[in-house]
Amino acid sequence: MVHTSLDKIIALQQNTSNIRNLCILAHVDHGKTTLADCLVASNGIISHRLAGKLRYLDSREDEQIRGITMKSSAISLHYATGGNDYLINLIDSPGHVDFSSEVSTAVRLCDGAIIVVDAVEGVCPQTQAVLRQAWLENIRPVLLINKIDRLIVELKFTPQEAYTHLQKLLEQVNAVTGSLFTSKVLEERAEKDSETQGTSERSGGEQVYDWSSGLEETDDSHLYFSPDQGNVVFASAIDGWGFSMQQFAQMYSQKMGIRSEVLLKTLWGDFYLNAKAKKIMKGAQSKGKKPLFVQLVLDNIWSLYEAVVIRRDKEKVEKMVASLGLKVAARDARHSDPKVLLNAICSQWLPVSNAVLTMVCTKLPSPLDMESERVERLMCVGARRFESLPEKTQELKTAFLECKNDDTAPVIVFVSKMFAVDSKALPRNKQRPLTQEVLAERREAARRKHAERMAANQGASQAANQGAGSRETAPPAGENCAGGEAPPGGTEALKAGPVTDESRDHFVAFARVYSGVVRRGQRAFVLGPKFDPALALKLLPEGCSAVDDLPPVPHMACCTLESLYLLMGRELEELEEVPSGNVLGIGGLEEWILKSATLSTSPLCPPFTPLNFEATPIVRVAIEPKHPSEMPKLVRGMKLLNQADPCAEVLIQETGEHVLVTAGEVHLQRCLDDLRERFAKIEISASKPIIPFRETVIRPPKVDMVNEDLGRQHKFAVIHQVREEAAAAGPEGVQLDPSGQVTLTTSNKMATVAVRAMPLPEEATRLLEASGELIRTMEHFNLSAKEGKGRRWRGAVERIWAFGPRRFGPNVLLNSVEGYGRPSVWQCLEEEGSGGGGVGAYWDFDSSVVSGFQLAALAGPMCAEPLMGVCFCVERWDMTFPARRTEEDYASHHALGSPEDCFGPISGQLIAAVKEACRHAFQARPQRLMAAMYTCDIMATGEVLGRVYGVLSKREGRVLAEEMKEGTDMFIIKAVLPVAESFGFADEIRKRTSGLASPQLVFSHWEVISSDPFWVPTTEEEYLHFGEKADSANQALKYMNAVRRRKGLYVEEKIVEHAEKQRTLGKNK
Ligand SMILES: Nc1nc2c(ncn2[C@@H]2O[C@H](COP(=O)(O)OP(=O)(O)OP(=O)(O)O)[C@@H](O)[C@H]2O)c(=O)[nH]1
Ligand SMILES: [Mg+2]
Repeated sequence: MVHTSLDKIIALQQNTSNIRNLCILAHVDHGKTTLADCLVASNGIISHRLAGKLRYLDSREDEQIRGITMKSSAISLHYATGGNDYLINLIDSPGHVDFSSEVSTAVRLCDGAIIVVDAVEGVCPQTQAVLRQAWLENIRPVLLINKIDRLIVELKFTPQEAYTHLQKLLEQVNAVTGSLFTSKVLEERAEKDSETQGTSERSGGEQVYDWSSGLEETDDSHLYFSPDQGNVVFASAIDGWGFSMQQFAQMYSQKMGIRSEVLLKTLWGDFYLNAKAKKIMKGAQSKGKKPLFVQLVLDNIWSLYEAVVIRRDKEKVEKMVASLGLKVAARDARHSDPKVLLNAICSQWLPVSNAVLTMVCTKLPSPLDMESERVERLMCVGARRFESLPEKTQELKTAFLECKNDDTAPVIVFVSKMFAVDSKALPRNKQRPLTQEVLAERREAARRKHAERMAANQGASQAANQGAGSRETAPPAGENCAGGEAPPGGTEALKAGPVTDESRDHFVAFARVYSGVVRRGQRAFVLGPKFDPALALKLLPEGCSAVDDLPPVPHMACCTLESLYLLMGRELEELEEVPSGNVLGIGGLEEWILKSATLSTSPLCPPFTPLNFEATPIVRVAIEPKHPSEMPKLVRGMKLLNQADPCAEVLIQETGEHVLVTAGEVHLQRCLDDLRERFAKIEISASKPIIPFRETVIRPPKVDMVNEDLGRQHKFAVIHQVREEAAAAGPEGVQLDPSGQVTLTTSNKMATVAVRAMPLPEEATRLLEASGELIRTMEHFNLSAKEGKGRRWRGAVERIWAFGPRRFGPNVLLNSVEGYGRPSVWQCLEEEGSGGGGVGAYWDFDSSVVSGFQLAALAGPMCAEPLMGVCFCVERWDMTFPARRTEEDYASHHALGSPEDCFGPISGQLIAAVKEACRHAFQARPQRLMAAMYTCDIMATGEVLGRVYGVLSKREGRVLAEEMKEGTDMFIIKAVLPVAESFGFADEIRKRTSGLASPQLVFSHWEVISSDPFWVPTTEEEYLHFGEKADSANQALKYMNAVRRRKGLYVEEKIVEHAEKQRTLGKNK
């Protein structure tokens, strides 16, 4: 196979209709990178022999060592089919759930995706996730069922069994697509319904709910995978073969004289060949005949495997090779590993690259076919509607749809991630543009060298004992893994090149041009996600460009596109310009872009919708350098890491710790390696993972710890005891009434607040947590809050004072102060400045109350973790104003020498009072910790199921469901597991089950830990059951103390108790 030259690729980039941007998506280990290898080998970039072994796109060392992909990487390939030349921009993505953010960055830049499914494992959790992601981004998928060889060699299926298995697998994949489609149609219909309801009042008689509408009208047949549609390929990437129905239909139409269209329709399905009548008939199953697919396709493949791998029947193999008209090199035929011969035969007979690339070129859309729905979705950030964008911005939609590559079209580029490259890998440090003469000279030199080497080798073989000396001078053979082909003209590394900033890491933006032509050195606007084109329209002169000197506009900057690169896996090639529809790398943007951004020459371009990240970063570790003096290096390194990873977060905590937040254990390990070896280049030490908790209150429990019903009196007694303790612990001036209301007065006695804490209804908490954009959730909240019965919730929604912590968290401050008619949080949405005027002098101090609440919600009394699902109800708020004070008085009270001087400004005191009141009100309720929970999907075989359960229960996991996977002996277990117990979980499961089960952990929700961390046994049964101290089984207490210890808070623990009574174990009893 010839190596495609850079010039050819540049020429192909111009022909937009023949470009295909696609990514390979799948569950972990289903064979994406192996498939990519086969495709890369078809372009001569690596040798066919190494395809599948090299994993060319896994260019990082740790990717090679662990055998999993961690970063998505792109490569441009050339493919000719049907008389057309195509440019395939291929992106390989990771399958491990920790790196799902890398999948998001890849999917955004593509128009299509190859979904790879392991024929044995079938649809796995991540398969569903990537199908959903492809769906959400509106990109078209095609399917590749990989590892068919495992059905033959491992599972030893007959062709008929394999056919049934594949049919089922296809059904499973289509079921996922079907459910996505159904939910979308129903959603759209609900939207339409609410619109029509809003505009026209229907009479009651017409409001019959029509379940069928929507689903039946919409044609969804094109969405599904079906071999006869040509969007499914069956393959074994490792053995180098793959086919679509088309290929076999063509093959047999010549042989059997049946039209290939007929064969295409009948090869997959319940059809059989009536040999006598020479006809294809329906009803293979009912008549007990062999389906066509088995007879014509699978039987052939099975017999080939049998001859080559299982029986090693040389004669039969030779016959088969001859009948297929193939040529097999003698060394392949002689090789001791039969897989080598198999690969040599299969990759000629049914090369997987041909099947896949033909499918991609015919079935996936070009950048010109972008759907208008997708454009609108890309252009609308958040809940914004396309119609609400300025008119001129809406006009840009045509630029997306036309995808013109001339200078009249505005340039629109989306950067989905920044990735770091060694400065050594940059083309400019690797090579200089070489003139023809230099090239000729080098060619001559290379030829001479080659001749010398040949001579030396010959000499070596003639006189073996002299060989060692000559090898020293000759460069080691086989160093070039590209299968012997020379790199494209003039890319030989120039070692003497000036490498000035070698130590620096360069960032390259992973991007795609959606419109116009990007040129090197061009100026463009960088638009952040919060940029508003309407503002630019207002602030900027018409027709301005990024070259002009412009007034500042929020979230907008101008940058120069310093260098453009063609992404070729681990290599980069410098480009002068890139026309629309292509994936590219842009250098020199690290100053302007942190993780992702939109670039445009038009200031009216809206920022692209942010990427959908499936994984939530949850695992935190504090990091410090081994040598404290290296702190600045660490800080810089962490900044770089933050930029280079789409999902990792870096922050400095209030305690001064540098904290790294990652999606999971594997991701954490990769980030630490990156920091050590690449970004900080220093020794670092990481703390144990910091597990986040939340604090909450609950309704008083109905049963005690031994599950006995708590009598009414008893209950009160317990609650009173807690309250008394709380009151005793509190500072002076805190009054607690039996119903849990806390009253507190500021030090100067000018203000008194009474606060009560209540658990929020669960739905409300979940809702608040799920949506930062509260406006959208208002309606639902209204409903769910109303459901929580009781006097105190009446009209609660209207009385909401604030959310917290940080003004958007899942806790609520409620205004129940009589006579203080403060506008609710919703009102400020309606009209600006409508409140304030009518509520008198209290309004001046309103923000102090809110601040006090924010502080209280940020760090709870249990272990200074944020609160969750707590509603604080302010029931009394009295202020005494010695004289009618105005705002100016208040601001200048120092000058006046007012009586509150010795205690500081009243607003500050009020903040402290409210905060304290909230804390005490919280403590007056049964307090609980909330733990972060993972959902855990485990696939395991029957025999190790018991061990999996063992590990799960040891780690406080809870099994939700267990299903048997059809057609296999695998079980799928769904469980939830506290994050706190999850470290080392995957490893332990793997070890205990000898690698037969592998879990996948994704953060799902917060859950109240039912045990009370402050509980002490009170009844006799409890003493009997838990012992006097009851500290052994109290998981909540353990968690709480661990957090307190980490934060340097006081931990009430006796290390040695009854020291004199200690006994040695031997004398026990
Ligand atoms: N039997 C068999 N094994 C295969 C096939 N394709 C890939 N493999 C093996 O499956 C394993 C995983 O392959 P990869 O290509 O690294 O899988 P991946 O999907 O890229 O994995 P991640 O990138 O980590 O998600 C490797 O050991 C491959 O050798 C196949 O067709 N048949
Ligand atoms: Mg991979």
